[in-house]
Amino acid sequence: MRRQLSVAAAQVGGIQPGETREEVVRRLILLLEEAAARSTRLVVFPELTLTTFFPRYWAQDLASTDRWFETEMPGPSVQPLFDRARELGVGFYLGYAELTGDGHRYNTSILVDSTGRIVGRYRKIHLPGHARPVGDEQAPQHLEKHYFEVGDLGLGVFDVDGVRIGMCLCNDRRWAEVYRVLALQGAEVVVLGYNSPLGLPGWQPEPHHMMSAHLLSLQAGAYQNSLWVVAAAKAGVEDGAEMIGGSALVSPAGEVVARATGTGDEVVQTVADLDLAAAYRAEIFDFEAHRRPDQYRLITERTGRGAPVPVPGQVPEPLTGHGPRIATTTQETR
Ligand code: CDT
Repeated sequence: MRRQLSVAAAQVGGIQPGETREEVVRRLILLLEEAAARSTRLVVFPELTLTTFFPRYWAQDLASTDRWFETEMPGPSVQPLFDRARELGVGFYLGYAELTGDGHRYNTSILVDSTGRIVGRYRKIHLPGHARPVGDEQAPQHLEKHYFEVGDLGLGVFDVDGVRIGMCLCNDRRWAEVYRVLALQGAEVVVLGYNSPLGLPGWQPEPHHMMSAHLLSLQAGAYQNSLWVVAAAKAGVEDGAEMIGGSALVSPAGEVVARATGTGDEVVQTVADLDLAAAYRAEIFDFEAHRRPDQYRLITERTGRGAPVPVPGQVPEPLTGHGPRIATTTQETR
């Protein structure tokens, strides 16, 4: 009998700044119930699920932004989500803004098992955007570096109802190292929530933001690490800012097996065959047989792009322009 996990991404349409936690939680419970009606055992909600994506607002004084943060989990307004999930016997992943008792602020996610117990916590490591406003400070921004500290819990893998689940959040999904670190701990499924704006006035983070890059990131992560990826978007328009949506479930073959069709509240579900990964792990991505960590030292020693490392026995050729000569060939073939 093959090991399977019925899993869903619960995409959440725009949450406006005036929406209360209670209103949002009611929407989440509807999504949870729909997922449970389809026999789902694990539901993945987005990043910062409980509020609008508030890092778009500049506020010099962080203490004035406490209303966006949770000081306990679950607090009274989120408790009904935990209660309903336990009644339905469904586990879930939830992203939210965390304000700790000693005043630290993190972009956090948790994993809750089918008995309502929090079994894992993650604090976002790759915080994109800026610490100060760019251009007109009244215009929508991306200020995660202002609002949050870099997570201090590492990239963990947790047992949720017998399945090894790794967590990350939004921008983390674009970094190959994230999936690999989770895969090295035996993750069978990587779950993540995200808020990806299509672009902001005066700041375009990618020339062609960004559905293809989003899906490519999930697919590469899944394939190269022989695991399932479940990604849940905050989608649609939030306070005038458009989010890409595109919640998706990706198999260890790197294929998108299910994807959101709209930009509102939507359950995207599949039955993930956890044994599918075994074929990949046994051959092409047999880590024990093929990985060469001694050759990857730069990955942990160096953060930014730098000079080539001398190759033993070879005289380095002088570089032309800003890169190796092969760059010229690449340009000519474009
Ligand atoms: N929330 C988050 O991490 N979003 C980033 C946006 C980067 S560019 C606006 C993302 O990688 O999708």
